[in-house]
Amino acid sequence: MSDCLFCKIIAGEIPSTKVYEDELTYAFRDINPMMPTHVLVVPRQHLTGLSAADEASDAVLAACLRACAKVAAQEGLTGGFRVVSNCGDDACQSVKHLHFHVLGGGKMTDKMG
Ligand code: DGP
Repeated sequence: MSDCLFCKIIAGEIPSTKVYEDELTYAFRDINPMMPTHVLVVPRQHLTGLSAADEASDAVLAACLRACAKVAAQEGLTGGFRVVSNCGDDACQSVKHLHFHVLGGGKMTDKMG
């Protein structure tokens, strides 16, 4: 997607602070961190969000979640971490490329879910 911000970050056309990458995913620090550690894990393949995923996306989704856990370990989040994927307008998704927020590095005040 030529006009997608995260596709441009993955392609290196927009700079980012890389944290992790593999064949299917790319992870970088959020520009507006909500926690001491705030990393975005995105699939290299453009999917607008979780609602756009189907059976053909299973390998990509699994790779993203595995990447989240690897990022958490790499960042030393031994006390725990949270993974969030905002999907759609009600959830205030601002970038329409599937992404998982990996948050940690401190006690979170609100229990989600
Ligand atoms: P969401 O609201 O769930 O769609 O999260 C999008 C996140 O993307 C938000 O936390 C801020 C982050 N973000 C937006 N633009 C950039 C950027 O240019 N670089 C980086 N590193 N993060 C960005």
